[in-house]
Amino acid sequence: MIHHANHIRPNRDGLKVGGHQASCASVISILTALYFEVLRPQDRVAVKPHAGPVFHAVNYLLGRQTREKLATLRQFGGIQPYPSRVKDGPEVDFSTGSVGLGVAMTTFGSLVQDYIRLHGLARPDVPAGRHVAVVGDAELDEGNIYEALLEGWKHDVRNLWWVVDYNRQSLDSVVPDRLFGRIEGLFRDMGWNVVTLKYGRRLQAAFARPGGEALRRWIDDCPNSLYAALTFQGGAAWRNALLADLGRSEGARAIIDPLTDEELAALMTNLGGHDIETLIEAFRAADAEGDQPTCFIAYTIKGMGLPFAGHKDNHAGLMTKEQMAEFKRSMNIRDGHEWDPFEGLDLPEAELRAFLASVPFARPLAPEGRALSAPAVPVPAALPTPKAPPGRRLSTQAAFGDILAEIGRGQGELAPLAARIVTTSPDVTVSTNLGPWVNRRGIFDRHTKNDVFRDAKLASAQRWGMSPEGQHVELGIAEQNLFLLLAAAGLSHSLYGARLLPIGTVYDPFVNRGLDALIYGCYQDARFLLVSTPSGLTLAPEGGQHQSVNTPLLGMAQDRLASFEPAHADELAILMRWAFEHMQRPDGSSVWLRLSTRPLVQPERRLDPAAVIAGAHWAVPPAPGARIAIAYQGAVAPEAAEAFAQLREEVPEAGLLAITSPDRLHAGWLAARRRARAGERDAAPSHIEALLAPLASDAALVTVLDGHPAAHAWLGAVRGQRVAPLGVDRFGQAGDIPDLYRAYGLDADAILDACAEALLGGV
Ligand SMILES: Cc1ncc(C[n+]2csc(CCOP(=O)(O)OP(=O)(O)O)c2C)c(N)n1
Ligand SMILES: [Mg+2]
Repeated sequence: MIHHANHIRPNRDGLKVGGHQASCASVISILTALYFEVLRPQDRVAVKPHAGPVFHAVNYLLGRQTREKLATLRQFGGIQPYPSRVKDGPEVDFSTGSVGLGVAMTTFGSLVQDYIRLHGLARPDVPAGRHVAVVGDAELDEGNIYEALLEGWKHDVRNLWWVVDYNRQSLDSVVPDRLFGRIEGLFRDMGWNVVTLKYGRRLQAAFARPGGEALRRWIDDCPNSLYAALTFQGGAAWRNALLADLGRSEGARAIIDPLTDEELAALMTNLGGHDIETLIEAFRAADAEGDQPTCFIAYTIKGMGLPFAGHKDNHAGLMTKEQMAEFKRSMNIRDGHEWDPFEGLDLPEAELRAFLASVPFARPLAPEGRALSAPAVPVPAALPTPKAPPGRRLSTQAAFGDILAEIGRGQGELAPLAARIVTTSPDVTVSTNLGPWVNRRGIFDRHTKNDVFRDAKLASAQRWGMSPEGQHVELGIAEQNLFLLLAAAGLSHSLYGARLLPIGTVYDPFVNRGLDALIYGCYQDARFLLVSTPSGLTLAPEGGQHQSVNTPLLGMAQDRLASFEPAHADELAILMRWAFEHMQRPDGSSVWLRLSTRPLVQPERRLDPAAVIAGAHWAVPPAPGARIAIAYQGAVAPEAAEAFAQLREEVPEAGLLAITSPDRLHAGWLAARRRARAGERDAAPSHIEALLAPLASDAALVTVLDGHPAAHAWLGAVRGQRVAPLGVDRFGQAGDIPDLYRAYGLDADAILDACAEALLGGV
C-alpha cells in the first residue's frame, strides 16, 4: 500500500506521500496475533497511528476492506494516513493520530462500558469487550498517558490491555536504555500487570543451550543504539560484535559459528514482539489471569524485515523501487500479484480461507456491524427556565445548575432524559454548579462507598455517596482526561450501543489545557455537551491566568462543535434543550456553552428559539435604515444595554443585537455563500444577513464581548458594514468587574465612545 502510494501512483505535486513503512513493519506480528487469534468482536482497539496501513491490510484479509480502497492510501477520499472513525468507516474503533490520546482513550472507553453495563443500559446482544491499545513506545512520553493511568486506577478500570511496540525508536532517535525499567515500575504501581516479551522462541532456545546464558547477558547489556545499528548492518556485523566479546566462550561459539550471516541476523533479531507464538501465548495467559489491566512490553525492531531495519533515521524511510523488487523476490510475490491476499504463501488457498473464516474477530459484532446504533433519547419540547425572583439576579452558570438540577428530579417527561445524562468534571463539580444535580443523581463508582461526612452528620451542601448507579463521574484535575472521557461517553451509542448524553464542566480558560483531547473527541464525531464556566474577565478577582480570552475563537474554529455564549437564562434553556437533540442527530455535533458567574437581571420576554440557536436575535430591533447598532455577547449585556439606552437618546433608530453564537452565525453565513456560489437560486440568506439587512448599508456595528474581539470583527464582511469590535486582546488581571471592564474597554463608556467614533465615520 505504502509503496504503491509513493512509487506507483502518479504524483502530481512533487510532495512526498510517505506512510511509515518502518513503523508498520514493527507491529505486524502484534496486530496479526491480536486480530487473527486473540481479539473477539466486542473488543475495541486503538491502533498506533502510524500502523494504519497494517490495520487496513488486516481488514482486507478479513473481507472488510476492498482492494480498490487499499490503493487509495493517503489519497483524497481514500484510506487515511492514520485510522479515522469518520473517514475510514466502522472498522475503526478509535481514531488515532495525535500520539498518546488513542492509548488513553481506551481507559475511558473501558470506564464508559462499565458505566453502561452497571446502569443496565447495555444491549443484551452486545457482550462486554476488552479495550486494547497498540502503543508506539514513544507515545509513552506523552503526559496524558500518565494522567489516564492515574485516573484509571482511581476508577478501577478493568479489561484493559496496552501492547507496547517496544522498538526503542521514536521519530528522531533511539530511546535511552533502561527507560523501560522506570515505565514498568509506573505501571505496576498503578495496579497493572506487566508482561515483558523480550525474546522469541529461537533466542530462548539458544539461551537454554550451554553458553546461552552468556549470549543472553550480552544482548541484555547491549545498548539500544548498538543493537539497532547491528540490526541495520546485518549478520557479519553481529558476528564481529559477538565474537569480540564472547569469542572465548565455547558454548557461545557453538551457537554462533554454525550459523550463516543471514541465520545469525535472524536469530539475533528474534524478539518477542515478532514471534507470533510468544505473543499469542502471552495474550492467552493474560486472558486466563482475569481482568486486571495489563501492559505488554513487546520488544520489536522498527522496520523489521526491511532494508532499513533498526536504522535510527528510518521513521520516514521508504523503500526504493529496487529494494521493493528485492523484497518481493524474497517474499515470493510475483509482479502483478501484489494485491492478491495469499500471494507468496505456500498453504492452499482453501485452507487459508477456512482459517480466516474461523477467526473469532471475523464474527459480526451486531447486525449493523461494528458501528452500533442506539435509539435517540426523547427531549421534551422545552426545558424548565429558571426564574430569578424580582430584584434577584442570575448568572448563566447558576441557571445551568438550576436547569440540570430540575432535570435531575427526573419528573414526568424529563425522566428519560435524566436517565441518560452522565456528568463529569475535573475537580470543579461544585464550582461549576453541578452540585445539585450530583446530590440528586449520585456519583458513579464501581463500588458503593458512603459519604463519610454525611454519615458523621457533618454539615455539607454536597452529598457525595458513590455507587454503580451514580450518574456523575468525578475526575481529577487533568483536563485531558475530561475530554477523553467525554469523547468515549460521546461515542457510547456507536461503541456500546447505548445512548448517553455526556455533559462535562470545566473552567473556561482550562479548555486550553485539554484542547488537543477536545479536538480529538470532535475529530471522531463524539457527541457531548461541554459547559465551560466561569469565563473571561468576569472571573475578576481570580486574575489573568483564570480569565479566558481565546475561547470564543476556539469555539468558532472547531469543527463538529457548535459553540454558544448565552447572556440570560431563557437563552440558555433554549440552547440546552437544542443541545440534547443536536447531540443525537446523525448530522448534529457536540455543543459548547461558554457561561459566566456574573449575575444579571433577567429580562421578561418571548424569544424565538430558532434565532437563539442560529446565533443572534434583536433585543431591540433597529428602525429600517438605522445608522448604528450595538451587538453584545454574554456577560457584557448590562454594559451594552446601558450604552444602548444612552445611544438611543441621540440615535432613536439604533438597534441592540444579542449574539448567542458567533460560531453559528459565521457557519451559517459561510454555508449561504457556498450555496450561492454553487448556483442555488432561491437560497435563503443566512441568519446574520437577514438580521443585518434592516440597517443602512454603511451602518456601524459596535460589537462587544468578554473575549477576543476577532470573534465579531468579521461581521462587517456580511453586508459591507463597518465594525468597531470591542473585547479583550491582552492577558487579564485581578480586579473587580467595573475596574477591569474600564481598563479593557468593555464598559458602557467605552461602548459609547466607540459608537460616537463610528457615527462620525471613524471606524
Ligand atoms: C502529539 C504528537 N506529536 C508528534 C507527532 C509526530 N510523530 C508521529 S510518530 C512519532 C514518533 C512515534 O514513535 P513511536 O511511538 O515509538 O512509534 P514507532 O514509529 O517507533 O512505532 C512522532 C513524533 C504526533 N503524531 N503526535
Ligand atoms: Mg517506537
